[in-house]
Amino acid sequence: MAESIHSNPEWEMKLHGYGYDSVVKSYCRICHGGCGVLVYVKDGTVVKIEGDPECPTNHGSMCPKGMATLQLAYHPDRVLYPLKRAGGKGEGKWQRISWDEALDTISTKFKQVKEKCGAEAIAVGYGTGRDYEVYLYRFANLLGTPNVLTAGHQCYGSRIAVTTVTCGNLPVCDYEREPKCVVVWGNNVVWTNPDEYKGESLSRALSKGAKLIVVDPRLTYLAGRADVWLQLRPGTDTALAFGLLNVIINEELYDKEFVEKYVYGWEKFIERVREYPLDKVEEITWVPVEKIREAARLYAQTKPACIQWGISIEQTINCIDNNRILTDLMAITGNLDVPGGNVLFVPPPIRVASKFGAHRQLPPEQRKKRLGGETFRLANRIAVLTPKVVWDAILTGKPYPVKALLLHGTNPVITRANANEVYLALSQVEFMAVADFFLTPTAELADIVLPAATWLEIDHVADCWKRHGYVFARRKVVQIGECWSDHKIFNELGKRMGQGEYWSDDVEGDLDYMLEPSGLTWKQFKEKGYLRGKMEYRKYEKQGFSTPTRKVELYSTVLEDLGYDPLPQYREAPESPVSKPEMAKEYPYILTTGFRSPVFFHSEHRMIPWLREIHPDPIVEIHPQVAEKCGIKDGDWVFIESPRGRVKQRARLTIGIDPRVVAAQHGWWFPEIKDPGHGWNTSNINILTNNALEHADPTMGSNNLRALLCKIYAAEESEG
Ligand SMILES: Nc1nc2c(c(=O)[nH]1)N[C@H]1C(S)=C(S)[C@@H](COP(=O)(O)OP(=O)(O)OC[C@H]3O[C@@H](n4cnc5c(=O)[nH]c(N)nc54)[C@H](O)[C@@H]3O)O[C@H]1N2
Ligand SMILES: Nc1nc2c(c(=O)[nH]1)N[C@H]1C(S)=C(S)[C@@H](COP(=O)(O)OP(=O)(O)OC[C@H]3O[C@@H](n4cnc5c(=O)[nH]c(N)nc54)[C@H](O)[C@@H]3O)O[C@H]1N2
Ligand code: SF4
Ligand SMILES: [Mo]
Repeated sequence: MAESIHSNPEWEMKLHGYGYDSVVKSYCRICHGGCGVLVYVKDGTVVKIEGDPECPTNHGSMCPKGMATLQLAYHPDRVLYPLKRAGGKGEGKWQRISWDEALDTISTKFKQVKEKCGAEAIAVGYGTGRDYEVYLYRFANLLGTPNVLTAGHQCYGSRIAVTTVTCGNLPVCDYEREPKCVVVWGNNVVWTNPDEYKGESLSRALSKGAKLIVVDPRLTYLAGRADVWLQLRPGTDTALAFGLLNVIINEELYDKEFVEKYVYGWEKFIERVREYPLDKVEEITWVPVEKIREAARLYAQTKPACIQWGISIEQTINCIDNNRILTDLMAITGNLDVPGGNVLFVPPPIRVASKFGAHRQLPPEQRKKRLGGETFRLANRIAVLTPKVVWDAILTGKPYPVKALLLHGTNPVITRANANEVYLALSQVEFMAVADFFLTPTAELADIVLPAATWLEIDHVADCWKRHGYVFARRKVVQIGECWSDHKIFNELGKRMGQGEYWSDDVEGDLDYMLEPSGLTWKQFKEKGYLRGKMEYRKYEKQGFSTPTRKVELYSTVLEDLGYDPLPQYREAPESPVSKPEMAKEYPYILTTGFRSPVFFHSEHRMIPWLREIHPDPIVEIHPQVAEKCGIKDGDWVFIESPRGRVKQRARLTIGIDPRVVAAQHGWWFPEIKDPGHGWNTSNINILTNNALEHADPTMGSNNLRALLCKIYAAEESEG
């Protein structure tokens, strides 16, 4: 357990004044993490959590989800012991077992499957990035399976994969050096604090007078505050970026010296940009030419400027091209790796994914077997696959069967496209083990459920902010039930699978190994609290960019070698009024799914009273004109329907959305429904999304979640 910091007189006061026993400095990880916190303990129980004013990334601020950790950790429905299925699959009958029995059952099954069908018949999975994936990849590689299920095909993985081939690393906003203009592109960072960002940093930049451009089909808080708001048609971001590039190139607003010295493929790139003149861009995107000009001039002429990009650009068929065209914008305006621009931070010297995860341990003949690897070749390069290939392998046995799943921290029944297919596949897979906090609709289909520890219950080198150069010491404060960290689960299961030589005797040994290059042990590191890599700007002046040509590749030699278009291009969404005019007669609205709620994380937290009280029901945003036409009032339950099915959400009428667009939330199930399905298909928007491989981004297999077609209509009173 971590020791208290109450030797500090100021804390002494706080502790004794309020009757706490100790207070521990740690780092929250309800979302992707990164907020420094103070955890107050009384009689062995956490009784209060507050932001740590000394933390350099959040300066004491916290979001509602982090503050509600108490209600999550001590929730009466939390899984506190290993469970095994005691009835039929999905019947909701469970029996408590010991950790030994749980891990022996899983390892025995995995050995049988590996022996009979090969390690590739076992898929290991997680969901959004949670910084335990280093252990998961290590376990999977040593097991010999190339099939690791993640959300990376459509979240963040694409960003890493394509920025690496374009400019060597992921360029992130350098808020510390005060950008004078910020472009928030398909991102609601003040609500979502995703990956290496906290909305707080953007808010600070704006308070200091930075100009703001927002690209979003919805009138978010940031769009309302913007100097220029580009309200585009969902799914048309690449075309809009081509519009901005046109203005910047035609009006010679680009950084000529940078372009001359540091970009590759300029002439061919310009030719491609010219294929998208402004009037064509307006027609595709619905954004008026004048607005495009205004935004392009503001961005290119205000230095330094950075682009804060979000998930929406990745969850479309244009996933890769969106990511690289924004990188191209940063590069040609001279905003790459300069103070206050988009920079390539230097991580501290520790062993993370590629070293600790032991990528190289996966034998080449196994790597070749990665499902879908030959189709989604960029994803394959970073060991990511698109989930449908796993569901297909389970359901059809092709190209080879997947017989067993181990899922840590993911709820694919709710969070993956084509939920009906996901549900079927998980119901039919021969064996499944799930590590989670709760019996989610996914966990309910498992054979074994493992009780996972929350961030309050683990010691960990939290690398959630590594692309900002930070790693943090997350410290174990309490033990709850028999919950184990994911790390410990992989360590113990790995040993049972014959991987003993790669895992330390205990978790602390693994942390020491991870930290070794920094010269610190875990014990020393946790006293220090965090480490930061040494930042250097304009590294390219000395060493070029880390790409095959050492330049920013506007023309990508890597994508060309992989057999893709080396230049960005705009593709129309597979389902849109343009690509499917006939279908649009029956399904007239463009549906964008998954805009976040500030109080939930994906499918999580619906059981947390403080949070559910703020946001009791799923919400679909529609324009009042549409509502009137459909006889819908604000707050009514409505059906949203696509050719894949229909679900029910509550209408929120808003003029902040185009009448041709409907925006629905994802992540909904109802823990209060005690049936083991927990209403997984009532309001789950992924019943409507399509995971057909031909609708996915051809490089990453990203599913198109942000630009579909739908119809909406009032739900019957009795059905509400
Ligand atoms: N509270 C909370 N925080 C979260 C999460 C959560 O579920 N809840 N999820 C986490 C995860 S894994 C992720 S990936 C991040 C995502 O973080 P964000 O990128 O901020 O996520 P969203 O709110 O889904 O989308 C951002 C904006 O994109 C807009 N948008 C929709 N369609 C389009 C489009 O076609 N083009 C453009 N330009 N914009 C569009 C939406 O209106 C929305 O305002 O958040 C992380 N943080
Ligand atoms: N339609 C639509 N679907 C989407 C999106 C969208 O915008 N639209 N967004 C997508 C995106 S960007 C992402 S990243 C995915 C996210 O997909 P998931 O990662 O599957 O989403 P979560 O609901 O966060 O599921 C995480 C589960 O892990 C549990 N959990 C949390 N922390 C831990 C932990 O430390 N250990 C263990 N073992 N369990 C833990 C939680 O209780 C929860 O059940 O969803 C995607 N789904
Ligand atoms: S933003 Fe994330 S890390 Fe920060 S308090 Fe909220 S949930 Fe915790
Ligand atoms: Mo995500």
